[in-house]
Amino acid sequence: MNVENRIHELRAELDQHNYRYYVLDEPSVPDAEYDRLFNELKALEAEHPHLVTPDSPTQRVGGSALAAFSQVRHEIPMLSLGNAFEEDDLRDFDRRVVEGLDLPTGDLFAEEAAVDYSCEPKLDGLAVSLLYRDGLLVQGATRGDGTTGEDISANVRTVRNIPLKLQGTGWPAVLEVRGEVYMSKAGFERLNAAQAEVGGKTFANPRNAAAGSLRQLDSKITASRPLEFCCYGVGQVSESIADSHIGILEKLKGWGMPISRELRHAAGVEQCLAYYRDIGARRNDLPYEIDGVVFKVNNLAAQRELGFRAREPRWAIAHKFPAMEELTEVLDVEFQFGRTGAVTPVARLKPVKVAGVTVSNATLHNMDEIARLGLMIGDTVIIRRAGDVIPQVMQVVTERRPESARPVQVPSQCPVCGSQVERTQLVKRSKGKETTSEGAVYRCVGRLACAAQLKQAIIHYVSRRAMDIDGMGEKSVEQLVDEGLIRSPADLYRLTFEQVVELEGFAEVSSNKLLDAIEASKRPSLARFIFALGIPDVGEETAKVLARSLGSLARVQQALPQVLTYLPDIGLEVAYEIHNFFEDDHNRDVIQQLLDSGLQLQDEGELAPEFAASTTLDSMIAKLDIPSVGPTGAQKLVAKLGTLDKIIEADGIDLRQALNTKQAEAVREFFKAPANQQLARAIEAQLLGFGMHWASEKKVAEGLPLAGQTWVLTGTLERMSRDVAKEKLESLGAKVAGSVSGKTHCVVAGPGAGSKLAKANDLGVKVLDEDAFVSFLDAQGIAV
Ligand code: I6G
Repeated sequence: MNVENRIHELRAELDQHNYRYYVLDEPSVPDAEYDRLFNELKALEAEHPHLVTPDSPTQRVGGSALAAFSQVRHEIPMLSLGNAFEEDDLRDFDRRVVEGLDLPTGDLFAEEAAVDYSCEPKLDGLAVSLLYRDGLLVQGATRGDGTTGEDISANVRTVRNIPLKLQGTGWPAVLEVRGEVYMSKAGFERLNAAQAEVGGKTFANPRNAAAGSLRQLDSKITASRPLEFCCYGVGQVSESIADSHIGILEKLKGWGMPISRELRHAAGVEQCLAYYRDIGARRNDLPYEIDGVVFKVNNLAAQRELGFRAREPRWAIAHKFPAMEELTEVLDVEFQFGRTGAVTPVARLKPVKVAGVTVSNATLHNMDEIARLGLMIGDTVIIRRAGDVIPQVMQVVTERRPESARPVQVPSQCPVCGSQVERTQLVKRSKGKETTSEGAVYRCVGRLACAAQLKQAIIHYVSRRAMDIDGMGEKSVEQLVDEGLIRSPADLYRLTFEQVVELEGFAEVSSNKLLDAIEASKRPSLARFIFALGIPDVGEETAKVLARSLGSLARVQQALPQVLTYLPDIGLEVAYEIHNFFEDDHNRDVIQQLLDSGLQLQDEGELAPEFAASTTLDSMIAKLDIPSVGPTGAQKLVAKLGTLDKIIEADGIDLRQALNTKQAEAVREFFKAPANQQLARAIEAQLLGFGMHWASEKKVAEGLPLAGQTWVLTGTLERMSRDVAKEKLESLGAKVAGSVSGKTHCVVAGPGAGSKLAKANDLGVKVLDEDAFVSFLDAQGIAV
């Protein structure tokens, strides 16, 4: 086949895949296959630039930036819709339609008078007009003032689900499509997270994000934003398409235009109201934001008969949902002190109704958020309530800032204990170096000497999922702390009958019951006890992992952060939190007191077999984060030098036999620092001391059951970390790779597996879920 034909074939195939993906929501090929076709087309077009056409699927990347948008006059004005806020507003609208169409009225005629309406969600985006001539997209424009908009042709071409060329046949030579460009909730979250990461502008809501993205003079920026389009009607057309609104939308859908999946008929106003309620109930679950639903008289002849009033059609109405956003004033910013002493600023607001609920507080998260918003006390702000989420301050309306506005200041002392409030320092460990920077969180440094923190710590300690001390409610904890009877969790075990019976709400029987409950709590499982300690970032699940894997409190207390990262789902940040908690003298003291007061952990024992199973020296070297030495470099280093001692002591010549010059230099530089030598030796000693052994010392790859095989791990594994799974596979002789190819023997796919799983299925590679993988390991004599 010649190049030109192949290019046509690829474009047709890609257009078809796009149509199935975006319009029909029935993807026909995995992403990887789409990418392959797309790349083939891109390569052919790069080799033959004269064959590039504006409707090619490759032409969505944006072009050179404009100096300004030019103006576009809408042949048929882009009108706005009237609004209904209450059910009765909609009934009034229906009555006007029925009367305007001269339909019989009254109960007797209810059936005949039931107008056929179309129902669609009203997306919270930007109205745009797309002009197609002979099936090709030639212009995109904003609504503007309804008569004149801006030419955003280059930008709309980058929106993935806007067809550059119409599908099929039968479309009018001139066809103007109208609809909404919007950003999905997920796309908005992703964009804001990415913007925040690079210190760029974040957006207050998906609508602002869509508007800001679409009105970019540089269409390359638009191309990088997750915009989508949904068509709701037509403007100018050179010939009639259908005789009903829904008929038009269905035709458009057939030509490749995305329309709402929620499009429905309603016979009469009561069915419209039922649609409104149904969409309202599902509003939070929809993947995009909507501000209402739109009802239109479906029959076009009836629409013509009804006509327009001022600039609104008499045949359509938007039935709005309560607003998610409102304006209000920040009366004050107060600070709440959490269990770990972290200070959270909370905005006290002039009460305002948002989506039917009165809001008088909004979280401000931390001081960085206040700085990002540029918020001052006295400001007018936009607050937003989405779903069940705590109301958020989205934006400051700076134009409304009063003269009396004052900056937000973190108290320098804790109002409860008078201790200093200090900004946390973030310690980042990378490439063998530690750097500190200021964190976003402020903390009262008083810890258990601070009554507020002590109360929170005890409330957590006695709670049902922690030590489960029945009968000790928040009120009694407060009283015990306020009266100085409890200064640490260990004091709970020293409480006497005389002290308890004095508490409010306690009598003889309840006091005895509480003391019995305290006594009964003295034999917790290791996991409960670890959770009860209230280590920052250690929830119930992490506590269970620590207990199950390490088997004893002593090992948990001693474990080095790098060793902790061998456990499922424990990353370096959490590992440092755990390690730092146990390094702290005060915490050690409280734990000792608890043990001295007779606490006995029930299930201490051996290291879990999964953890004791072979690991490799190279995985340990890789964890040291030596610059430019990743897993492959570490593997080569170990293959050449064999032991940690030899690696530490190796000179440049030895190292260059295993690695390239840059890596060799990095290893030498790293181990020049005695602290790094000590760290590596300490990790090795601890792993071996805990009962692990180096796989490479035990077995050599040849003769192992998976020798010569390449495996890939993808998705989340629940019963072991990926590191552990990798080590188990390596101990059986397999190589574990990061991507799937024709050479892959098997893919282990946990929940959330995406493109790698799709590719494996596509290539016919064997796939095991976690259960099957565990059974397989079991059959190989490897315990999990
Ligand atoms: O702004 C709009 C959103 C949705 C609309 C609209 C719509 O239909 C589902 N329909 C019309 C006719 C207009 N604005 C003017």
